[in-house]
Amino acid sequence: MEQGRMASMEIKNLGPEDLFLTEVRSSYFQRIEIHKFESINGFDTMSAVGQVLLASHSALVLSPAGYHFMLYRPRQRLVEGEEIPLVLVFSNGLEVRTKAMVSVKGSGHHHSHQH
Ligand SMILES: [Cu+2]
Repeated sequence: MEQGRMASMEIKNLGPEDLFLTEVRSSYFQRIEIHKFESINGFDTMSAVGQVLLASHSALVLSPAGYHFMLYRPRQRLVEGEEIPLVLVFSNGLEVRTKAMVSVKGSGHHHSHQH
């Protein structure tokens, strides 16, 4: 099992068309996955998903209990309160630059993966 950091945020789609978030990149991490948390028959699992629907005029709230980003293999030492640049890539080719805050609380997070 590989340990990762979790990033939560809210993404809004104010445009007229539905979009899919297909990729998340950051210069700070070697690999970022889009995860979905599910509780199946009492077992809490997280699995990597290829994309997430972001419907027109709606907001997607990323949280540890739903969709979230999992950040693996930091390229540098991370400091509490530091902002990590993230690039969100959408199905229509749109790339949105955003930032996520580093939290020490999230650094020791363990969970199981199912692929
Ligand atoms: Cu996860």
